[in-house]
Amino acid sequence: MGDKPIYVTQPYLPPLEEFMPYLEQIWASKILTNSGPMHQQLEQALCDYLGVEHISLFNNGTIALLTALQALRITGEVITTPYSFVATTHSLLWNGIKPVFVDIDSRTLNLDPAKIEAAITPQTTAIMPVHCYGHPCEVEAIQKIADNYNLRVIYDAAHAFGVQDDNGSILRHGDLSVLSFHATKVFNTFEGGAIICPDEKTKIRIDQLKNFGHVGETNVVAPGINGKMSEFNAALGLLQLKHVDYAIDCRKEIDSRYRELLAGIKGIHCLNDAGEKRANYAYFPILVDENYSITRDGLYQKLKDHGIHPRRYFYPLISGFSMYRGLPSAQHGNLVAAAVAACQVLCLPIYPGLATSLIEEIACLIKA
Ligand code: T4K
Repeated sequence: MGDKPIYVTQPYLPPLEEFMPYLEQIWASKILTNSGPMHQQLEQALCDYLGVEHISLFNNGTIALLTALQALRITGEVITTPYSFVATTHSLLWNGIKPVFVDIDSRTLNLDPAKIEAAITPQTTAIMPVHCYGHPCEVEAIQKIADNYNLRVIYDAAHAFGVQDDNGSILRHGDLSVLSFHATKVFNTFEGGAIICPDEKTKIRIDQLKNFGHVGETNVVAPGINGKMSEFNAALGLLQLKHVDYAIDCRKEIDSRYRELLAGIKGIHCLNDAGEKRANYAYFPILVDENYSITRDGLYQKLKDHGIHPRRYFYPLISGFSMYRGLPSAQHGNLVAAAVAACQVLCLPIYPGLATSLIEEIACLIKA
């Protein structure tokens, strides 16, 4: 398969010379951070592109999650999924909040709304679902439960850049949505993230919290953090935004090709989309069940032996890590669908520039 390893993803990078004018502007202005001109332009450009009202940029998605919880003053218990990246629940622990795990729906691998109500206690203040792999959660069912029990909803939308349902951006659901612009994401600023919020008042609070709680030169109104995105990262974002439709189109083609090539292989299942009007093809997860000739881990190793590095996102479950496994909701019997998915999933390489010949070779290896 060649000398160079094939990773699960590779960041999309526009031609370097296109970045130079942005750098020249930063060098000329000497404004490097603290909500400078690039930062302000990117916030507006992202609102326009995503079709949302208010966005606050961050230095990464994890600090954005931490701040989202602070912004809404979430305490007590928060219902969430064990089938995610650890940042989702670490943000709860860092805020002194108890995560309560609820199982996923095995068709979508997202939080199963039918199981949420049973996990609500007098301490529950919010639900933190994840649009896993960019596939939308059952947002209406989740909102209904939240309304009935007076709970807030913060979506971990780290994977969901640009995803739309029938009425527009998936990011407008819930009280807040949090994006990641990490290098491995569909839209990247090297490191970065954002909170999408519905009103100006909440944006002002979030903007204060990400800047130490400062208001003006001499006043501090909250114990804030340094969550600011630098001008360099914001400039990268402005450039990436010009190319993101192309990047998503490339991913779409790869997704279709995999589906054609893998169709009919016994024991291999591609995850269906969740009915989104516009998907972003952030990941290409397959599920390897007991009808396949070798185990999921056997296939993982086989591909690695051929220089292909798929990832088992998300194995192990978050609930299996030492800081979570003592929670009553972390018990295996409570999370059966998540446990099955974690043992079956394999995310195959998908990124702009992945050659068709490589996709065919990967499919061939899986078929053989
Ligand atoms: N919520 C959810 C649901 C998330 O998935 C994430 C992050 C967050 C919250 C937190 O957002 P951030 O704070 O990260 O903005 C990666 C990413 O580091 C992480 O951002 C991401 N989720 C998670 C799912 O995946 P690793 O440990 O798998 O990354 P790593 O370094 O192994 O990268 C994967 C492959 O990508 C490498 O094998 C090679 C390639 N790669 C990676 C980097 C960093 C490159 O080609 N270039 C690069 O610069 O966590």
